[in-house]
Amino acid sequence: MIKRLSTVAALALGASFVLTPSAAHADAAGHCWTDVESGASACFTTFAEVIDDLSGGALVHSGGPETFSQEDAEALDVVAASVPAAIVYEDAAYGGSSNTYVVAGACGTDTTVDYQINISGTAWDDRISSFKSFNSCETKLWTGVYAGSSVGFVPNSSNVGATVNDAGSSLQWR
Ligand SMILES: [Ca+2]
Repeated sequence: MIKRLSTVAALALGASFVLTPSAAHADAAGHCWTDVESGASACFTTFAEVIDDLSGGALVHSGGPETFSQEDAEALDVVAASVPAAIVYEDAAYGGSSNTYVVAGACGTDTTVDYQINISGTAWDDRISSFKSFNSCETKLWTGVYAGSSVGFVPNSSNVGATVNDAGSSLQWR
């Protein structure tokens, strides 16, 4: 009984750690993924570790997050429970730290918003400078919570522009 309780406590602690990405954690780690619907997140030193984690060890990605392609996304779709809607980057031109936002499935082809996430107060609030979308998704980055100034919906933006740069606080995908 004691052993069982310890195991549960350890799992709860692990879940709490995973679900609460702090700014310091993300800054130190460099490359993260975040599940848009559950809020679960994990961070790593390299982007290769992000893909390793999302694919359950089934895929090896040797390049940085700027090299992740739609073809790579489709390979991940086959083996992963969640699929990437977009990768956001700390710097313009898809540089610096990254966060891969994963969702349940590909985006639809109409203009209905399929997924959205409020990133206010997370490590990625006021930080995004460029993004790439995958799985038929287009990304919109807002300075407020689905309000304010925005860039998108567009598939990719190598530079979100002076108004939205380092000011984005929510994301939508359609
Ligand atoms: Ca930035």
